[in-house]
Amino acid sequence: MTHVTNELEKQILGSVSAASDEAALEAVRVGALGKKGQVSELLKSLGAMSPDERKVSGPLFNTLRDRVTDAIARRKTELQSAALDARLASERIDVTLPARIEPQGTIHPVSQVLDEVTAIFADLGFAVAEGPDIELDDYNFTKLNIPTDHPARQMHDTFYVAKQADGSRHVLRTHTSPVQVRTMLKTKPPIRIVAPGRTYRVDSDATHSPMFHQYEGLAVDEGITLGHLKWVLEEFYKAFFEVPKIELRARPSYFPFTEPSVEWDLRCDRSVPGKIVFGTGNDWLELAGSGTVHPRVLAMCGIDPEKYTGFAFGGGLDRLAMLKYGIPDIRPFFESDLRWLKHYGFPALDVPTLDGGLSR
Ligand code: FA5
Repeated sequence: MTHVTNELEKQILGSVSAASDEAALEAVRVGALGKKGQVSELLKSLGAMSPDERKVSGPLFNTLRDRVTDAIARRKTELQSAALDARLASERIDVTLPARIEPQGTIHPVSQVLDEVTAIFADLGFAVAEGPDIELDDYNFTKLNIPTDHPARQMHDTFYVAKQADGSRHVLRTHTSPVQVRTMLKTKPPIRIVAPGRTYRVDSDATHSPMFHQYEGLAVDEGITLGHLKWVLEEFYKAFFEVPKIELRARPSYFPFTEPSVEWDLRCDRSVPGKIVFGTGNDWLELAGSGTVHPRVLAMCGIDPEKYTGFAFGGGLDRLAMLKYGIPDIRPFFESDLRWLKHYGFPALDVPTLDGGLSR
């Protein structure tokens, strides 16, 4: 009998080691330990044996069953861990591989131009400042030398927010100039900031949108003049339009918060339809409002106008994007049309820098 069980054990254990996957192993298990399996049949045969025979065969069969069961369990663990190793090897991601070549999204032209503007001003030593979209009437107007009932309030078609319990009023800021106020109230000169951001006016046509973007610049220190402003604007527009030479023309203007006030135009050539060349030609393009910070604004913001002077400037960011990238209409900027975004958008991973290139 020992001979029979030894032979059977050898044969079954051979099949167990030869099973190359869990399905094959299961077939071996059923063949040995299943209802009609070889080992099960042996165990069943004990019932028909005499007590003496059973005493000899019982332990042999039970030992055989235990060995086969153990061998199958061991092989199962081996196969499972081999299968896991194979999966881990095949599903491994090489994190050093370059990112996917075709990113799905694009950077909106306004975001692109905002990054370009801040990169250039950062290089000129200007810090980025921010203010809220919902602004105090006081900062949007009064502290900028536009008191209540001043006719200049009509220059901006303002979105007003409901009056607060204390009677004060908020507005959707009509320009980024209140960031000048916020900056001067909390920092002392020397001040050099650029403040790009969202602005709002009741206005809508091909070049005006109820929500648009402006960039604002402010420098306050001892001895600041309009000469400094002109140099800063020249450097800025040269870098922004990526041309070696530009020509700016100053025109007298009026803003309640600057005195004197100057509007800047850029020489350009628009003789070829649909094309603008900067720096040459006989056309002029309106770019920014500016001026010397009004002494009353300095005083209202806690800065001594006897000691300090400053310049401020501001213009439309969407307008810069339209000019630089040849976008004819402002309205689709905010319509989330994927075809428009694909056409005018910028690659998501190209961050504009002065040395790496602003636009590619
Ligand atoms: C101002 O808003 C002043 N705060 C600029 C300034 C700052 C002057 C600092 C002096 C010192 P103005 O109202 O002209 O100025 O607006 C500036 C620019 O914003 C415009 O030239 C135009 O490019 C842009 N802009 C104004 N309204 C809209 C609009 N509805 N949609 C798109 N762009 C607009």
